[in-house]
Amino acid sequence: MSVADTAEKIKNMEIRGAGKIARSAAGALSDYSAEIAAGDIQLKDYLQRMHDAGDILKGTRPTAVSLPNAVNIVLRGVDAEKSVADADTLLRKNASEFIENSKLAIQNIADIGARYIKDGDTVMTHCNSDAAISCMLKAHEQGKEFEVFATEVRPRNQGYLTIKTLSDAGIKTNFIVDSAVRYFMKKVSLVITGCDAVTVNGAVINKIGTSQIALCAQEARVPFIVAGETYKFAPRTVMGGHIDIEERDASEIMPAEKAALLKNVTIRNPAFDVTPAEYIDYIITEKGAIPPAMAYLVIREYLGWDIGEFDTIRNRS
Ligand code: RI2
Repeated sequence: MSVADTAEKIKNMEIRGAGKIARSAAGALSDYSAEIAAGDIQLKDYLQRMHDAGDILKGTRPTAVSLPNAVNIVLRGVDAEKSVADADTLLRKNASEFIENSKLAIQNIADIGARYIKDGDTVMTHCNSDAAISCMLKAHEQGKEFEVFATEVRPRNQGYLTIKTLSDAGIKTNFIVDSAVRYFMKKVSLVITGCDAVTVNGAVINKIGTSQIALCAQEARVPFIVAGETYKFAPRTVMGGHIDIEERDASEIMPAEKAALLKNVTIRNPAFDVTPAEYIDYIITEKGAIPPAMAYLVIREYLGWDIGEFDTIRNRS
């Protein structure tokens, strides 16, 4: 798919989920590289166009760190190549490795996460996370008997995708509105969510509503675990950078004609919130379950200092 089409689909959430947007950005950069490298192009122009394409993709949704991390991983080392052919080969190798590794990561997370689910458990989840759902599907495959409470996830209703997947797999699932979380928490033995970003202090940024679920879980002494690949950790936060919380269009909440009748109302639509580390028991990554306080080590060991998120100034003359 072209970079422009991919960017548009990520923006309008036809492609959504932190992992999927990262893989589709990697795929779009790979296709674009193959296309322009096949033409008559100078190395300098090739690099400029690839970085510009990366910037377009990074600019589509601001919160999920998987997206800039994926773009930076795909572009890693490309500026040092001496020919367009070599740069294109490296870029496409980076992209296919990233896509492959990110799929393998989900399988590892599933294996680890499934161990937290026991016979007789009631698991609550929020939004639609491949990483979190993979843990439930794996536990089900292993023959464990448990049921799930899944939230609706206003305003985009990603909860429907979750209950469809769980129901198709044969997992007994309860569908609840977002505001029913505390009411049902006393029946829940474990909460599992995904994540869009993890900061160096172990805070998790995930779909709006996650932090109040974590608060309810803590009040009820219910373990709260997060499933997330290492490329969702945010290197920029080591250097004092912040994660911007995306605020989406008000029309997702109320049709514009209806909103226009309300003269003194501002409709706010933040897509994500921040759950502090103290509400999180474990983050399940493909490298193992870590306490959130270990986020720095994940950034250092698995993303490396050369990922590019530290240094946005590109040195290409
Ligand atoms: P996976 C989603 O964001 C949700 O917040 C979900 O928890 C997170 O991405 C991770 O999803 P959105 O794109 O990568 O629905 O685990 O705004 O699939």
